[in-house]
Amino acid sequence: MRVPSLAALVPPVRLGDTANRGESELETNAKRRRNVFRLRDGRMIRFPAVMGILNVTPDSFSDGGRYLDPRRAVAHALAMEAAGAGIIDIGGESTRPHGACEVPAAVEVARVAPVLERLAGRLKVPISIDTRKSEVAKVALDTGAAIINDVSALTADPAMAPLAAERGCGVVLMHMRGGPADHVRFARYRDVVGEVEAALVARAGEVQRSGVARSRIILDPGLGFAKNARHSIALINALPRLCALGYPIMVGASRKGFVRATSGAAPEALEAGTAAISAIAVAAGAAIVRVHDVAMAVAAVKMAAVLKRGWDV
Ligand code: PMM
Repeated sequence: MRVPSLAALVPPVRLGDTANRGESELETNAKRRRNVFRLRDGRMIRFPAVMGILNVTPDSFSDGGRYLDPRRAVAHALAMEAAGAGIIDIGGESTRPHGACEVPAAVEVARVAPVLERLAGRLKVPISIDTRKSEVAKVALDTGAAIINDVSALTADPAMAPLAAERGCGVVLMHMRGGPADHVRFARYRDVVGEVEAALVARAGEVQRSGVARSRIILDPGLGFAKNARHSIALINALPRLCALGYPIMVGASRKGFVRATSGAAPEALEAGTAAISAIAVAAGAAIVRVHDVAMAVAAVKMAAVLKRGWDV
């Protein structure tokens, strides 16, 4: 039997005009939740999508050092695309919760630029650049990246939001408190879901006031970033509520501490735990899952999409 592609499992959604029809905000937001994300260059990302992680760093927590050689990095990006990734996320700075060292923009550029240059014209799926620095984002956008994935939600560098507005690129706004080096200290909430939701909505509003179109924004609750295991699990359970905001929601659970603590640290246990979250996240309405093992996530996401939609519909 032929295995269907991820895109084939997602029925098209017809979008009507939602303005002035006396609908509730929830109804309007539900219609805004398109199953495609249009990029400025005309390409489309079909949701649910798997984002494959390519860390060009010496010190990322799970794959640090493996893809510092640009040839290995390019081969891995192409392999992730072949395995069904809908986006490749390239990063040149580690955000590991303990011991991440911030690197100057020039170092980050020196890591990612050779990979981006070699991938230009070879990769069909869009590239996102995982950075908090406008200097790095600019180089990446100039070399063909279509999305800025910023764990600081474009707050770390004041030039980031204007750059995103000017280029019309997609942006991932991730929730975090503190910075990559010290966010662990800020994992304190009265109501983690309410506070993360409010912060994401506020930030999405600010970014739009800087000129970024609403349709270019993806939100991410930032699992593991200023979140302990309890917080991350609460946010996964709250995905239907976050998805109801009307923005595509991205979930990054891959191999993180709370998965390790739940499913076990052995590689296959970690991958199975990650795949379980990918399936649950998509079943709950998430648009993108960010993972290291693309083939596993694609299988899990396909399963979730079929269960959600039904076999014959
Ligand atoms: N996690 C990491 C890095 N970048 N970006 C987004 N939007 N969401 C995440 O959860 C996220 C991220 C850390 O994981 P890695 O070191 O394995 O890339």
